[in-house]
Amino acid sequence: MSVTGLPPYDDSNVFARILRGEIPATKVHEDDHALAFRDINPQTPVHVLVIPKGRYVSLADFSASASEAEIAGFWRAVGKVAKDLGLEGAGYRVLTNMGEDGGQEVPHFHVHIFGGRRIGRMVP
Ligand code: D5M
Repeated sequence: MSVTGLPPYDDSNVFARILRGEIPATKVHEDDHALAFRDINPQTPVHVLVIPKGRYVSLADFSASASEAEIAGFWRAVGKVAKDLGLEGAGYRVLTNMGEDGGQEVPHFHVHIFGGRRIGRMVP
């Protein structure tokens, strides 16, 4: 088990395959540390996923194991993507699902950016 309680990183996960260019994605941003692309099943008018390029299973894994440069680069990319998509004025939501109880389906750390409409208070 990794630090997250999830299995170790699995290179066959769908986001690893997107990073390797094996399956298509609608990319909105890419830099040394992060890739952002449209969610295949959007829950809001704007629904983008941002992933680090490194092999991290979850937020717990990323925050414990990534370098300072990776962490800074990743979170800068999250803010830049939201800004570039025009979400800053009205606001938006950033969310990560962590592990089984958190509802995480894809075992490569990612954050969701939701925007484009008013989003209600979160009910777990
Ligand atoms: O959510 C995982 C998210 O990943 C979910 O919103 C669908 C999305 N997904 C799954 N496969 C793809 C592909 N191929 N492209 C784009 N988006 C995808 P979580 O529950 O946080 O793990």
